[in-house]
Amino acid sequence: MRRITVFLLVGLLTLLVTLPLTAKILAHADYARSEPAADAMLATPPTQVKVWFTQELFRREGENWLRVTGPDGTRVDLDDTAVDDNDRTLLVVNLTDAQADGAYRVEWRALSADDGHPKEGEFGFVVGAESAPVATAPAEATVTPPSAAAAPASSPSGGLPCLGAAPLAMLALGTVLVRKRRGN
Ligand SMILES: [Cu+2]
Repeated sequence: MRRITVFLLVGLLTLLVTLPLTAKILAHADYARSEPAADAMLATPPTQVKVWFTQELFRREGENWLRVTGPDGTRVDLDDTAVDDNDRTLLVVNLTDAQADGAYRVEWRALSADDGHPKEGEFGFVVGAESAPVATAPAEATVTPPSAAAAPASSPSGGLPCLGAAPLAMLALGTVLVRKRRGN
């Protein structure tokens, strides 16, 4: 009985040590920076929008995109989002020529190559010196796959690591506990 207690304690300690490491590996691909930067004030409209992510992206058609809408809410991108050939953390989309002054919104979706998790978010920028600044703090939303409905939600800042493996690890530990209990 004493040996089993020690065994369980060692198991728990191992879990506590390895979980943060697992979580880091499994973190989603998050917004890192962009051109134009989030909340930037531009004198002239950009010709393209670039967004860098915290992880390399999984190259699969339709899984990574940038959608840019203009002041009137219509799409101003050419729907040609591509992962950069040389930098897999970079998404690029080209914009139409005719662009009005005002507030623009960039929505993004990124599929992490590290753990296959998609993530979405958005940010904004303003074109035209006279335009009033708009409150467009970078927002992020986790796309919850149906199989992981119980996964913990992301913080508003997106700073929390993805704990996709945590429920599985706890389940495995629970199974061990039950087996040990039955064994006695
Ligand atoms: Cu993830």
